[in-house]
Amino acid sequence: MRLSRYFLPTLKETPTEAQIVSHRLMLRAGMIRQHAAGIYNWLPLGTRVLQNIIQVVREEQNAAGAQEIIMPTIQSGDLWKESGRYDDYGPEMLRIKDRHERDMLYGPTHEEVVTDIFRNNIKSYRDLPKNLYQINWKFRDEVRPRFGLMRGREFLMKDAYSFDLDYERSKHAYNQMFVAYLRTFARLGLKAIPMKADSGPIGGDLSHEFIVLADTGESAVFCHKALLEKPAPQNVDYDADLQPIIDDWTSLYAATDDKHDAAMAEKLGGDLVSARGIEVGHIFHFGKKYSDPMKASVIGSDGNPVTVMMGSYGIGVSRLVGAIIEASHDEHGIVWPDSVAPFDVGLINLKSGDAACDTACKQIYDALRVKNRDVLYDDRDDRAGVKFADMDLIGLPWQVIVGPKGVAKGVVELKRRATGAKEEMSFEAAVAKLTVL
Ligand code: 5CA
Repeated sequence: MRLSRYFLPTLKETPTEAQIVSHRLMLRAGMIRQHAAGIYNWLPLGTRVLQNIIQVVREEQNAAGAQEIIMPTIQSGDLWKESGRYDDYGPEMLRIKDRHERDMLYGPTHEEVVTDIFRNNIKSYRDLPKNLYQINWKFRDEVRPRFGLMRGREFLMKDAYSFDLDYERSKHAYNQMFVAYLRTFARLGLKAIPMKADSGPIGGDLSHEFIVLADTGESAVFCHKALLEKPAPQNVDYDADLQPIIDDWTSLYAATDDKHDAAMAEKLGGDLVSARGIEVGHIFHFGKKYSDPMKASVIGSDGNPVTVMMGSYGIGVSRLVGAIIEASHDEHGIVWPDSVAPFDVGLINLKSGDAACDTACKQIYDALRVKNRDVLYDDRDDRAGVKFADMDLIGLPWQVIVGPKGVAKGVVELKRRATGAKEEMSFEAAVAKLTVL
């Protein structure tokens, strides 16, 4: 993509309305623009990052055996009256009346809709287990939407829902999602720590939040420092017993503020990390909370109906964009992890219009494109300083810097955004290095 044609409205000034660094950088890097309080437009650069995160989330959900569906954003209120949540949910639910005066709502979550799909279509114990997920927009009319995408009113969530015959099997479904979450956040370049949680309006008796440590996090958190070093599980067989992995992760101390145990903190001494955190995922096991009132059952092996056991599993996909920036930036801008970067390489032409520089850039651009690298080519007729600043701001992992002096010698500069390390090399060597990433 040529930057001269790309819609990338970067800002030099720091927007005053943004209180935290991720919100400021997303506005400055031309990723998002506010439409109304807590509601955002996603511009091309932001959209690319969001799509990359979606892809990682999707791959890990599929690997864990979940199946993707799409449910409506506008729901019928009738299902919520059946589950009992229509009155309970409160003013966070955006209620709408259609032209026939029917109660509708913009979904804040989808337990009712998915339970309705299940009960209408799945009849036998032989069809279990099932785990259905979607990646879709939610609306919660938060009193104080703030921090950009962190606490929006409209936000993108991955929400999965599991259905099983008994507690043991539904605990296995919960464990599958637990492990998938560890893997997902690690692939996104994040250290997310599972912490025992309350289940709030979703309900249930077993629940974990996944929390990324960042100074701007909304909640205070405490954990054993060994959790920060723990690598995510590799080569997982999701059919095998996953309980040992869960036990391994939950045996080390980790707690949100409300559950923090002072005596425990004392015992851990220097091993205790106290920090602030951002909740990027939340999983719930709630048994029959919805399947009971909504009569979601299957015929068991003995011919009698069995009410199914359920869990639900959320990831804040749009919030993750902010959380990744909070965890990975410097004074010059964003530093994208390779897995979510909007482009792999930024190609900077220091003298657009100069025949030798233009030819060298075109050659490098084409060579990288052939190798399937996404390249953003800064071909603008602008000062070098502006180009360097913009490229650092938008945080692509690699920069190839092409200037007249280097081109005369047949070399370019390759810069790693994360470290700032620069290396001079031939065009071919630069292309080769960027191809084997
Ligand atoms: N139905 C369950 C799980 S599918 C559920 O709704 N869980 S939740 O309420 O915990 O939300 C799941 C995730 O969505 C949270 O962990 C958080 O990362 C994200 N999230 C929740 N509210 C917001 C919000 N207002 N803005 C951005 N992300 C949010």
